[in-house]
Amino acid sequence: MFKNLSERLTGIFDKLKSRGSLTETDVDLALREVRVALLEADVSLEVVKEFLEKAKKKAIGSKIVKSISPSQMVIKIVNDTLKEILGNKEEPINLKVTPPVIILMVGLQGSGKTTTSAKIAKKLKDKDKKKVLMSSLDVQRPAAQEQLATLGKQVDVSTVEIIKGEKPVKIADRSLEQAKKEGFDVLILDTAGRLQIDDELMTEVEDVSKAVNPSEILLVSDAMIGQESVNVAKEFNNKLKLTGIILTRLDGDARGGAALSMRSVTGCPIKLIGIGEKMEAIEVFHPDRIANRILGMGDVVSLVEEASETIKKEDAEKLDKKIKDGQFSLDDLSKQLGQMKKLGGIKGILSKLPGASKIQDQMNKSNIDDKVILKQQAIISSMTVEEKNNHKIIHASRKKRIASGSGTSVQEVNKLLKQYHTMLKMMKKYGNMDKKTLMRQGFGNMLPPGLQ
Ligand SMILES: Nc1nc2c(ncn2[C@@H]2O[C@H](COP(=O)(O)OP(=O)(O)OP(=O)(O)O)[C@@H](O)[C@H]2O)c(=O)[nH]1
Ligand SMILES: [Mg+2]
Repeated sequence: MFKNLSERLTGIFDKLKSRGSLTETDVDLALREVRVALLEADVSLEVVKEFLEKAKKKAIGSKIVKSISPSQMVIKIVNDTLKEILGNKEEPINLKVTPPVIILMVGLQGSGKTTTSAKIAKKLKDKDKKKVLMSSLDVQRPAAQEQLATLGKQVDVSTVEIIKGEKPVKIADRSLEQAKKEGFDVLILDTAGRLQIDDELMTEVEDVSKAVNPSEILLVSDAMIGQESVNVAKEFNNKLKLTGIILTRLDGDARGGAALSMRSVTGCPIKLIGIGEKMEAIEVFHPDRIANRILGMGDVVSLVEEASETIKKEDAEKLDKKIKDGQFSLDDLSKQLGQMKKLGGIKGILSKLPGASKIQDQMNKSNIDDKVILKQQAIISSMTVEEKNNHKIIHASRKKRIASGSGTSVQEVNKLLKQYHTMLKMMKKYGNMDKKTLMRQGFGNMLPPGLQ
């Protein structure tokens, strides 16, 4: 699985590595090759397009960090985009609903529904200590219900008694009744498969779904069938509102395109993967691990992450120095205000400070919100570079211009300048104070009176 794609991508990156520096054209060329590699891996065309758009945006937006090479940066970008396409984070089966949790398994014939039902049951029983009941609604294939019963015995999970001639909706109702009566935490409903999607099959599962209202409708899909599985997923999703996808046979040598396309095309998370015929051969789908497996570049990725961290540290040190030297400009102030916004705004920051509950009370009373920050940033951004670096030149006519440029008033500009001035004075006075306290007191100053 993913072997070819992995090899192709590694090849592309090897070529990049041998270059000293990287131009935009190089990046474009590399991404073009990535495109071919993805298409060859049977990733659907629309997903490839989306992938490239995302990667390009990231490439433009990312600043090249000194200590790493541009090719490493490209690897990191491709890795992050892969992760994003795959869904970023794990999505476990939702067990946080009123029991019994009802899981409906759907999919084409032979995709692995029955086997996966038993695998999930075993996992929920062993790992999550859940009391699980399974029921087969497959009245199409002879001995299908017996197959689930046998698997149930094998993994030591109860199955609902088979009554010959009973229709799927009826079996579902009876199973739910039993699950409730006997205090089961989870009910897994296995359904019949078809060679192709047909109306009869769809109506049957729709009826079951309406009857028992499952909290999970999981599409079991064979990773080996490639592109076609994406269309199947789309159709199932239109009719049934899937809550997740399970990809089976990821232990085979499929090209991997289905795995890469599924999430994007359906918007449904891939929750689990099947990696063999044994009852233990099921895993949570980890987008980052899969991305890593495809690229095989885990080292480079963590290297870039560390380097970016270092840059952040360097920025912080530069700011420290500016404060100590009394060089803290209005531009720096605006940047800090921006950071403040990122950290969750005034309320977010204040809530982390000691004694916050009292302040919060006051804040709620005085109706403060982050508009204060936005206004202050707007005022600063209406200043010229010269003004930002030297506030002393901001006299009456400039103030008027800044006020009208930022949609505020001269009084408000004055207020900001006064606050900034006090902040500067304080920074000079307490230049050697530890930075956190200083910033806290300095910013306290930016808040409206009553909260300082
Ligand atoms: N290698 C491998 N085989 C699997 C995996 N999942 C299921 N299988 C095998 O696929 C075959 C079909 O599995 P079933 O669970 O019967 O499939 P189904 O979807 O219930 O089939 P129908 O009920 O006929 O529609 C079985 O031989 C399973 O052992 C997997 O992840 N890897
Ligand atoms: Mg089956």
